[in-house]
Amino acid sequence: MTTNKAVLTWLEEMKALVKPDKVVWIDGSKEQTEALRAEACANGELIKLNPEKLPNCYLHRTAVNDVARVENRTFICTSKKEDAGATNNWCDPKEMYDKLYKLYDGSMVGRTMYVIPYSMSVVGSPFAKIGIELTDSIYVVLNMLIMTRAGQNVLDALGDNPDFVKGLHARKDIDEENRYIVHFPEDNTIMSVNSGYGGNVLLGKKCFALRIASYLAHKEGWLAEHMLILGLENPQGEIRYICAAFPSACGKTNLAMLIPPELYRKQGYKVWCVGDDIAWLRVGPDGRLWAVNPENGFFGVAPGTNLKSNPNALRTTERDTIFTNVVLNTDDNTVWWEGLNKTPPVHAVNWKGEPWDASSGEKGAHPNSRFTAVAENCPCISSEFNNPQGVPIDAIIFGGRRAKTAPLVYQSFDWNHGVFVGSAMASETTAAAAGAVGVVRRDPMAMLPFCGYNMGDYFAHWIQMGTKIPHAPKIFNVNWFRTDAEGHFIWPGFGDNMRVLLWILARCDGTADAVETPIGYLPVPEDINIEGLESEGITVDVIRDLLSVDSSLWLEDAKGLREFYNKIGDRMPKELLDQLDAFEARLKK
Ligand code: GTP
Ligand code: SPV
Ligand code: MN
Repeated sequence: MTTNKAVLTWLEEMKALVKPDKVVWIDGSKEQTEALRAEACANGELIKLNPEKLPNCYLHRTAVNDVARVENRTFICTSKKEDAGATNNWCDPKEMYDKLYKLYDGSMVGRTMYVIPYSMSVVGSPFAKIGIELTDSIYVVLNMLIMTRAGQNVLDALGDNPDFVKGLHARKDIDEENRYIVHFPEDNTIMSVNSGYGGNVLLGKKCFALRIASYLAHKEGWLAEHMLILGLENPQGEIRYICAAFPSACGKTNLAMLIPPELYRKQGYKVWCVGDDIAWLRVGPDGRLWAVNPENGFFGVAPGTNLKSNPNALRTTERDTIFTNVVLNTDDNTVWWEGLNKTPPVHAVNWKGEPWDASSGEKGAHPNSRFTAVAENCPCISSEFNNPQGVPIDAIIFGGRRAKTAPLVYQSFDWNHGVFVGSAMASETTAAAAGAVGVVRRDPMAMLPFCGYNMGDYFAHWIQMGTKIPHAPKIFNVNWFRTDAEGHFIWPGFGDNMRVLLWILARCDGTADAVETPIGYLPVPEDINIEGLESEGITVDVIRDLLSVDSSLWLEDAKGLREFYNKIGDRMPKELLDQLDAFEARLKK
């Protein structure tokens, strides 16, 4: 498979530690993948679904105590605590290695260790980085084969280069008390133990492509962000690219695969998906910011996905997909989740593997149940998906779930103010991470759980990047989640978010007006096209309301932000502290 000394030496060390019965190299071949699927079906890890209705699709159930990322058990272990910063859990690397090595010792006795060489981004792209994940889970192997470019060609591309990210995952006993998701950025190393859930164990994703990559990006002068990438094509056939950072389960997959409302479709508008979760961004020779999606698949939220909200996602999952923690329809061996349609299966098994009756009132699918689907199966996948150079970005959008405060959309005054807007993000928590749901917390740039270094340094890096991008994207903020007095979402969202994207692009072109407010530039309400939304009760007055700025709410928010900045401490860049002062002054005027 390889003669790379660094790879082989590390592999021998890890083998000596976990003591597997067998080692299998993942080559990426159809034959091997098929054999692994068969083995996983035989041992119960996977259930094969209806081959007519869902060809090549499988269902997996995680342990009941293991259904989401575990932020309180996720660590950044740098030699100095300050380098991890106040927003990360930290432990001295030596102490953590000692603890973990004890947990891993003999953890694969009687098991097979799979060696997965994988590339984040197209093999050979200037953006690409290579990792090797060792795991004792076939589920992880099959997911990594969808989510990344994995196999022998990656080892060939690596050659003798010792520069790769080392990842070790052991399922062990799925013991919550001894679950650890640990990053050693200084050693290019990730260690995950006692979990079998996506974000904790698909080490190429959040662990590498965000936590380790953000650390590398800071050192090397680029950005690794929790962002979707989409291309919006106008009737003239011109495509403009947008990145958007929303916290987990706040609408990235949905926006990235948006189908325009009929009035725009008829005119010839289209949206193309480049990525739904992670973007790596670099300054190109033309002075613009260029983005690639380092992933090769979608690990998307199942509940709420339906023919109206996201038909493209639904069609993407109709083949070659692994479903995790959804409902099994035992009549026809298909899957179901809340929000798919109004007809739950009559004979069904819930995400825990128990017989389930929809009328019980209990949810059948876990709120964080997911599909792992092949990006190239998406009907709206961008023609640039595999372009090793990426796509040029015109606009960056930040956003979150805010029942009040944040308006539907606003534009920052300039780059530094845009960084301030990103740093000020807050959002209600979701089921994507263990813990309470619906609590507003600060989540700067949607990176709170994913920034692999000191948040103050991260902000400073964003400010720095602004000086290095001659033709920088414009920065915006959106909120699809404002609610009325009864708690219902006011804005219809989903495909209709296109209306907001068009205002954003018009601002980039300088063809739309704006109203200057203390928080930034807001649309003239009439400039958000509401044609066709009358039946949903959307009038210009509703838009005016969605765009209202309540200074007292914002002043309250600014207080919370100052506390957060204080917590980050002395590495907070002066530029953002100045932005906060100026913001408060504008609000008080
Ligand atoms: P991660 O994969 O966790 O990073 O999530 P994501 O940001 O890709 O979120 P996703 O698009 O999967 O959406 C999560 C939830 O938000 C789903 O339940 C959607 O139904 C809901 N959602 C997405 N877009 C909208 C919208 O425009 N309006 C409303 N009201 N809900 C939305
Ligand atoms: C998220 O939580 O933001 C996800 C899912 O995209 S996971 O891969 O579990 O992190
Ligand atoms: Mn995500």
